[in-house]
Amino acid sequence: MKTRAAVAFEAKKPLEIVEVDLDGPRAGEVLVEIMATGICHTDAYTLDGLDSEGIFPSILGHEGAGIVREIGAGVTSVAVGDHVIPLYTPECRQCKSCLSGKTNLCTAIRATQGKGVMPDGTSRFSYKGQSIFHYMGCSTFSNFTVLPEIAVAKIRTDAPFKTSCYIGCGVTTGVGAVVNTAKVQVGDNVIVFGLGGIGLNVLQGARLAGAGMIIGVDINPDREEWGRKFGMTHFVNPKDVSDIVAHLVALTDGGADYTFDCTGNTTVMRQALEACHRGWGTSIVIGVAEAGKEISTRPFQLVTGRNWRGTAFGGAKGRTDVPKIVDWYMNGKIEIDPMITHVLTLEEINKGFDLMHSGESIRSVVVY
Ligand code: NAD
Ligand code: AHE
Ligand code: ZN
Repeated sequence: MKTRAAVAFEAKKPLEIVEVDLDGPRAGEVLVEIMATGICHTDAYTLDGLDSEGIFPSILGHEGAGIVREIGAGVTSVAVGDHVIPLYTPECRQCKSCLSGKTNLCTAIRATQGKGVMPDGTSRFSYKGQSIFHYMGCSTFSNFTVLPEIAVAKIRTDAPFKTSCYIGCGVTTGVGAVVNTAKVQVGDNVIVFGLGGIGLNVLQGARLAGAGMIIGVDINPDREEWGRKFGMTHFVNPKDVSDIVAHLVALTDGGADYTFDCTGNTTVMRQALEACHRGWGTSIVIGVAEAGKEISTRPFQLVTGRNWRGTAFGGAKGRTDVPKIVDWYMNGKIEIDPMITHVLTLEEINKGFDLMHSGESIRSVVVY
């Protein structure tokens, strides 16, 4: 079939909206009509050539929601007409990682996903006879895409696509980092570095968990008002203080119980670790750093009981947890609508990247 897609032909070039060819689903795969997709900073990072796994030409996008239109042989867990959210972290329920009960990082198809192809090693997308790579196993910047059955979460049909697509990455990553990875407890002090599409969801996760001080840190002063809408109790702009770590340690009487990096900046990651409380504070890395960057700190920071951890997709097991997060949204336990600041057509998708880079948007969503 033919489908409209925004193709990343080269790094650092705007996406081009073209009609691509899409092969139908093979055994164990499903064809999904994407109804809406968010634009996450990770898409921008890959488009900017900063991803060590980035390959071109590819169809980016990993934060979508849509409808199953066709199923391949042997597919049993979803049916035509089901509403689904594509999962860049699938859940096969059979691999060592899924069976461990210790991680959400299913390994069933990770190797081929990172190479931009389906589990059988081939791509379903092509343009003028040339193969186009998939991205993060999702490629939601295409109106239709093909996904392995283990990489879709079936969701309730009354959830609007325009907002629930954000659960495909940003919402689950931020809220999940608090409730699944950190397991923040009532009264814990929390610091969130970077109040964008992910950081605001960490704030609302901290509010949900009953955290005590919920401190937001951002170099964009406009983010103070945004943070306060989602539970932030204190705001610090690093540009206004001489030593951000010393300032935060004093503010929290010795450091936070939990800190979260939502910037992808390795200098900030160090600050987040060092703003943790001596003896027990834990810093969670969410931000994705550009290829070649490394984190560092004095080992003494760890010797004296600070912990450094990371999280992908908020530690959520996609097929199991995503439908529950959709319920949380639909029942009013978490908010999404105010964070969708811009709704665009596919033709306007490059504007979404500009709005992110200029700090004007929280989340731009493309509606097909
Ligand atoms: P965003 O652009 O919406 O937000 C980033 C925020 O960080 C902005 O508000 C910006 O002003 C702020 N910021 C930038 N530099 C800063 C600094 N030095 N100090 C303080 N604040 C600073 O991006 P996003 O979509 O929220 O994504 C955030 C990061 O999370 C990205 O690196 C993205 O790739 C990553 N991410 C990771 C996962 C995961 O599963 N681990 C999932 C989604 C996104
Ligand atoms: N490809 C990069 C790493 C990118 C990365 O860490 N991705 C996160 C999700 S970001 C979503 O916006 C993730 O899920 N990581 C776990 C995984 O298996 O990719 C690189 O550095 O090579
Ligand atoms: Zn993302």
